[in-house]
Amino acid sequence: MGTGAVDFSHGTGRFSPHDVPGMRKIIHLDMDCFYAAVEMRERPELAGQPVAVGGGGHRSVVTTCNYEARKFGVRSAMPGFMARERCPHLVFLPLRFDLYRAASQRIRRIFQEYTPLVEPLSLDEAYLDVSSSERYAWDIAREIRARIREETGLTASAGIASNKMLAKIASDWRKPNGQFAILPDQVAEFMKGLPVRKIWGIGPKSAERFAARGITTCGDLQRFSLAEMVARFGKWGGELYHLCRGVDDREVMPHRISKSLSNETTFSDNLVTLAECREAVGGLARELLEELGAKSPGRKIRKAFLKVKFADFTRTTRECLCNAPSVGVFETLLEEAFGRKNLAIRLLGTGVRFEEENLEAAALAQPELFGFSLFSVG
Ligand code: TTP
Ligand code: MG
Repeated sequence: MGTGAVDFSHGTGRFSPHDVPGMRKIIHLDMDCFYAAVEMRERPELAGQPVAVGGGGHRSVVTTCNYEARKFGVRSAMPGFMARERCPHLVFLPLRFDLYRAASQRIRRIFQEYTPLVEPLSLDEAYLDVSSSERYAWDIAREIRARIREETGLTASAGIASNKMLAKIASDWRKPNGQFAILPDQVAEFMKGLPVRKIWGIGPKSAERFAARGITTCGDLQRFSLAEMVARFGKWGGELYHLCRGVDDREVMPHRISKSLSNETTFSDNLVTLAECREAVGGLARELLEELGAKSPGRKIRKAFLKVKFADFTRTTRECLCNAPSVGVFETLLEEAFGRKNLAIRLLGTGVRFEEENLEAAALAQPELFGFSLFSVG
């Protein structure tokens, strides 16, 4: 098997697994200005106008905006007043998660028709491993984008490469409504000029620190040996050594859907009084609620529960039906559980169970799927 099937010009590359034995073909698909695009589809009269979506009210924040608004400098996570300053004609719309989830489910169903190896990263993006297909990944990506357009009225962009990191970088290259491939024999050249900021895990702060040392591109980073990288940056340095060369062996992981979210603490000294326990439960509950808000937005909650392990290692769980848990709900559960045994408590935990029929949507709204923090201003 030769390399004859490789046909490349300006990112319109095609490659098949037969060219390089064992090589993977990964597609990263990402919807264009997703929430804003859904809103525009629902209101065709807004075509051509700058549109942002976000939380309403005085302290509103832009969640995302369409490309017209981006021309004015409007960006995700920007306070609403600043967005309006930059773009006085901005149409600012409230969020409608149900619509985004529905669109998201449809695109995921399309992905599943091409491969079972689909790893959603958020409502609007996913990795697909199409290595086992005989077809060019390039053609599969084009077909998927056409079907998304047909079935949802929305546009998507795609990146095609031999690993996840490169595919994700590539999907940004021809946005909106485009696709870009990085072929195996172009990786070395591509990485040399790539800003370090584009590497997963390097945020604006790390990028600044690198820049202060004269490192702005992956090519600059490549000058350090593996030993030097580990000495400077620890374990992450070892990963970075490979990533900055475009090497990334992470597999596409089809998603496991969690049915609950919980936390717990084992105390170094057992808790004896109800007041001590209430304080601990308050802390755990606040942490849980924060995590829920940040990582599982839009998931429907069915139950709240409290876990207790007593000094004699016996356990008990108290739970109640509850769609909107609060610290008070967990305190009530604690009061019920506390009276069960006349023993000190060595572990407490708080948690919620999600609605089961919502599992499909859940897969799309899960913690680790969000590569960004919601509404993170500044
Ligand atoms: P992105 O894919 O990052 O952005 P986008 O789809 O709006 O635009 P692009 O064309 O550049 O891909 O995020 C997908 C959706 O996630 C987005 O429509 C809104 C939401 N989102 C947040 O909730 N918070 C954020 O900070 C960002 C960036 C996006
Ligand atoms: Mg997107």
